[in-house]
Amino acid sequence: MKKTALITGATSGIGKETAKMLSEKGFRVIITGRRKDRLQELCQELTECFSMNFDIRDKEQVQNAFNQLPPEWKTIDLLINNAGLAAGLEPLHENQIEDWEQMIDTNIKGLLYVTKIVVPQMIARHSGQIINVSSIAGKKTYGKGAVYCATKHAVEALTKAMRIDFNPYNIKVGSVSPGAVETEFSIVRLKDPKANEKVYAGYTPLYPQDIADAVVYMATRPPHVNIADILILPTAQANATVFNKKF
Ligand code: NDP
Ligand code: 8X3
Repeated sequence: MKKTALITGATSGIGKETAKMLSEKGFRVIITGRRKDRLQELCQELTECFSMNFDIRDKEQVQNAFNQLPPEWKTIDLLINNAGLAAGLEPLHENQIEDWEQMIDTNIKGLLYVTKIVVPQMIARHSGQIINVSSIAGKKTYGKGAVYCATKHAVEALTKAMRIDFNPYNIKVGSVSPGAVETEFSIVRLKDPKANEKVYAGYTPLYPQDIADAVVYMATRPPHVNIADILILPTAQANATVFNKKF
């Protein structure tokens, strides 16, 4: 019997690559995001795929989308809470409040909305796995990133707390915590389509495949093994702020 994985934020970057790699490994995949055209395009590439189009910040949209899941897609074995973003890179007192709200509503509240809907059927079956995409920013703080770091620290706390709450139900909970990965992340954060040319200049960053590879590893361990966290950095990155850049 094939397992079903739900990946939030699969229109781009880490989520998209994770959906592809899980599909190649034999998972049925449910992919989500706001950009419907991208979801449809990706689903056509994958063997068994269903797409759900919603803004994860809107709990009614999220609930409605799940209400419309066909019965054959309702049993979800693996939840990858990946949808997220950083908005802005300024000291706290210069941040836009709208950017704070977008990060908190997406990275924390959106993750919670989806988890609350998906987990009951895992609890009923005493089986399932949740992998939260955290960040080095969930382990260390850096200047100009206070609220993004706070949201990823929240993802770390939620991962640990979920592991306790879901422990009686045989549900694995873990996180993957990347350093710098070249995706649309910096384009979104800096609101600059050319951001990647600057942010990833002078060193080799991680690529979405590197993170997808770790997620697949976590998802394919034997039943008695739960990988609780994987911190992955580019070789050129020592911590949240130290990079070996060759200019
Ligand atoms: P991308 O910008 O490439 O992808 C982000 C994904 O999140 C998109 O599919 C986007 O879909 C989805 N998303 C964002 N906001 C919403 C929303 N309101 N509703 C639904 N979906 C949403 O970035 P990454 O792949 O890099 O980011 C994936 C995760 O990895 C994030 O949680 C990020 O914080 C984390 N991360 C990234 C790192 C990096 O350096 N790139 C490092 C560490 C962690 P759409 O816009 O279509 O809705
Ligand atoms: C994304 C990586 O270092 O920009 O989570 O916070 S970082």
